[in-house]
Parts: sequence; C-alpha cells; structure tokens
Amino acid sequence: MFLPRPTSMQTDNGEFVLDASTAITAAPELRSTARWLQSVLRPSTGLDLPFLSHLPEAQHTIDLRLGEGLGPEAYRLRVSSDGIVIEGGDPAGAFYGCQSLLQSLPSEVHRRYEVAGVRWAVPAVRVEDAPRFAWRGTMLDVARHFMPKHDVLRFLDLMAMHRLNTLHLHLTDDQGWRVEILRHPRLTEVGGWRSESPLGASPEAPGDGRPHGGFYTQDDIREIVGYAAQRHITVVPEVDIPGHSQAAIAAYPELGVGGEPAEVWTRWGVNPRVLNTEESTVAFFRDVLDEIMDLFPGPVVGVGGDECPTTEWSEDARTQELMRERGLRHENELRSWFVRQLGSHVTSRGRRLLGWDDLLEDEVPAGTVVASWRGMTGAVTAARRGLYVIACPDDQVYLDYRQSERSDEPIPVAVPVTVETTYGFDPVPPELTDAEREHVLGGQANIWTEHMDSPRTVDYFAFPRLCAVAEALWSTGERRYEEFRGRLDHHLARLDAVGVEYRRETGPLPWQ
Ligand code: TNX
Repeated sequence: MFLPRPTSMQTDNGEFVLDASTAITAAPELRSTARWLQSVLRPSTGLDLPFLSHLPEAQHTIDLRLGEGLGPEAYRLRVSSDGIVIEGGDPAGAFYGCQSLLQSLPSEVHRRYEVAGVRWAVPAVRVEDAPRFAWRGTMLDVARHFMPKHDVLRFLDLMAMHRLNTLHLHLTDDQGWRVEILRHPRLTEVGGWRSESPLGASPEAPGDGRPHGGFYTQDDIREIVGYAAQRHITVVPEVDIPGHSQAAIAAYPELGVGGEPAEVWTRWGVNPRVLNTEESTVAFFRDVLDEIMDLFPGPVVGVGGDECPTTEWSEDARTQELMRERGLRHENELRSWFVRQLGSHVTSRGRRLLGWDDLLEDEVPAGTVVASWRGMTGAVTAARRGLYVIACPDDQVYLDYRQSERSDEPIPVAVPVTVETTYGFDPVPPELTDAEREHVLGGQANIWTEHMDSPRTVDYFAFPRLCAVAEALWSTGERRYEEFRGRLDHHLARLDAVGVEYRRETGPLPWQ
C-alpha cells in the first residue's frame, strides 16, 4: 500500500472515516503542515476540515504532534476508529506522516474535483518510519529545455508525494541560462534563448528550426524555493562552469577565450567552447553566485565543473600566460584553480560546494559534495578523500536513458535503465568502510532534458522510475522487486489521479 515502503507497519481492526465531523489539531510548529493537509483534502473530499488548536472533547480528529524519540524526518502514524495521530520527529517528519495518511485513503483523494460516492475510510494501522538517507534528490535540467514555473511547482508536489527532499536545479548550460541575474541582465535577455534545437543526439543531427527559451525571474525563484520549503524540499541551485557555459558567453563574449562572439549553442554534447579564467571572469561569477546565494538559502550551492575540455586553453597564448603567472603546469590544474576561486567564495558565505565527479581529477576543496555520475567510482574516491558523496550513477539513475530494449522506445538514449534497474540502486558502494560510508549523504536521479521538450515528456521519462529511486533512497531493509511491483501498481492509480503521464508497459505513448 505505502510507497516508499515504511520501516514497519502493522494493520489493526477497524477504520477511521473522514467526514464533516473530523477536525485537524496541531502543535504550533505544525500549523503550516496542518494547513497544507487541509488544502489537499478539500477539493476531492469536499470536506473543509476545521483547524483547532486544542484537542476537542469528542475526538474525531487528525492530530499532528511532535513526538519523543524520533529522529529527523521520522514519523509515527496511528489510525484507529477513534482518531488519527501523526507524530513527527520534526515538522518534516509530520509532513511525511501526512503523506502516508494520503496513501491510506482511496487514490481519488488526489483528484481536484469533489468525487461523489467515495467513503473516505482509512484502515486502522500503526506505522513507524524513518528515512535511510538525508539527501533524497532529483536533478532537473531546466537549461536544455526550459520548464515553466507552474510545472516546476507541480514537480515539487510529485517529489513530496515520494518523500524526496532535494531538488537540484541545473540552471545554466551551453543551450540556455534560466535564472535572472540583476547585475548581468544579458544572461537571460540573450542567454535565455536559442534559435533552434538539434533533432536527435548525433553531432550531425539537423536543427528543428524552432526557437526555444525561457527563464525564471528572481520572484519566480523565490516562489519556487518557498513552495518547496513548505513541502520540506531544499532547492539546490547549480550554475555550471567553466564548461557548459556558452549561453553566458553568448550574452557576454568577454567571458569566453579570445572574446569572440558566440550564439547560445544549438547542439547537444560536450562543447569545446569554455570560459576564460581572467580575474574579471572570476569576479563576474562571484556576482552571479552572490545573487544565487541570496535567492537559494539552502546549505549547498553547485558550480558544476563537469565536461570542461581544455583545448581552447592550451591553444590560447593569454591563458598560457595566466597559467604561468599562477604557477600552474597543466590545464586540469587551471580548471580546479577556477573552481577553487569560486568555491572559496561559496564557503566564505557558510555554504558547501557541490560539483560533478570530474572535479576529482584534481584537488577539491575540503567539505565539497561530489555528485558521482560516471558510475560509482567517483563515490568511492570522494568518500575515501573525506569529501561528501551524492550517488547518481548514470547506468542506474539517469532518467534520460532509454527505459527498455524495445525497438519502439522513443528517443533511445544510451543504455537501458529499467524500473528494476532503478529499484536496485544503492548509493553506498559496498567496498567502503563504515567510517567512509558516513560520507555518503544519499543519492539522486538525474533528469537531463536534451530530448524532453515538454513537461509531458518529462513525466514519461521520470515515472515510474522515480518511484523506484525514491524507495531506494528512503527505505531500509531488504528490497524485493516483485514485492515492490505489486505496491507500484497500486501507486500508479494515485499518479493517474494526479494526472501524471508515466510510461506504461503497453499502449500508445501519451505525448505522440
Ligand atoms: C552528461 S552528467 C552530462 C550532461 C548531459 C548528460 C546526458 C554530467 C555531469 N554531464 O551534460 O546532459 O550526460 O545524459
């Protein structure tokens, strides 16, 4: 019934039926969770459950409290014919208790019209639950294809349904810059738009001739961050530098090597065009990160650092001169020099740096969070160096990869990553010692969107694989795919009610 599977669950006799006499009570710290629960129950049940700050005499209540002996994000849910009690170790825990309550109700609860003829009955149950990892993430690439704000908000609701708590937003890339920076407005005015997109993955792919673009204003970002926080999701921003930066160079050519004009890139793949490493370029990105850190209050800030070819640097006399001045012998050292300059700016403001595992090719500032994407070797190396690890191995949790071997699989990128593959994901490399394992914060599924040009396509690629990843990151204990599959089938009815166009095993593709 529950997905992700809770630590323990015991069914009892009886049931609690939500009706016009039901009220919600909550401790002061849990008021906003109570309001949120009220607002999700209202449309489908038609019940406007009153919020009471004291337990009434006649106890037909959903009572939200902070409980003793529960860790962060943990909760207890007790349903009996007398009432429902949700105890959280903290407000996030109480929120997850509410998510489990929603999963105990008929799936029609997720509809947004008043569904007649449904008994809103919750079978009596006792659930104890706590997450396995603190970082349960999804990376969304809004740079390759822009995702409008309202679809990001919808995506946050879907994450919360799966008890995912970290949205890593990939905000910039060669093909687009998606966040307004007040001090450098051309980043979005120019860098937010491209003339066309390639039709397919190969370097020879023709263009589709259709302009694409969009960006979030700073108010949009504040709204996204606030909406996420209400759902106990932290938004981790990423500005990808010094590679993957052609959109910024298109906006300000002086950021590129040689200062030549550029267009926002209209190809996919690894781009030889990269930032120069002048002090003025470092200063420019300090400004960018200052605005980013003002907008995103979370503890972690991403600077990318992946796929930065060094050919432009080795062929450029000025860059060679800068390397000599800085006592650097190899271009890889220059890349880490650049990341270190901005990294120290991030850490000076009390934040942690996040970067892709490519950074491990050289020195990385202490305390950096490394996202291991080229398999799990980066995870092992980073943990052994005392850095922090987010596991996101491409062959297990890249949701842009094809979903099966079937010849009619649309946009058949890379190797198959099936629901079963994602379910088998374990963020902890078995070869680590117990002490090294402490450095694994968790994992995330990555949704790169070169081939997802609409939110419908993202639904198709993300679900149901993200359901499996969520369970791999939340649940402890042995995992058996067959057992999960049964619960997943039940869960898909919830996604149907929400209106998620997930990949079905059979039938036509929803977005063709
Ligand atoms: C590699 S993962 C990339 C992305 C692409 C992705 C496509 C990583 C750090 N870089 O730029 O979108 O492959 O699967």
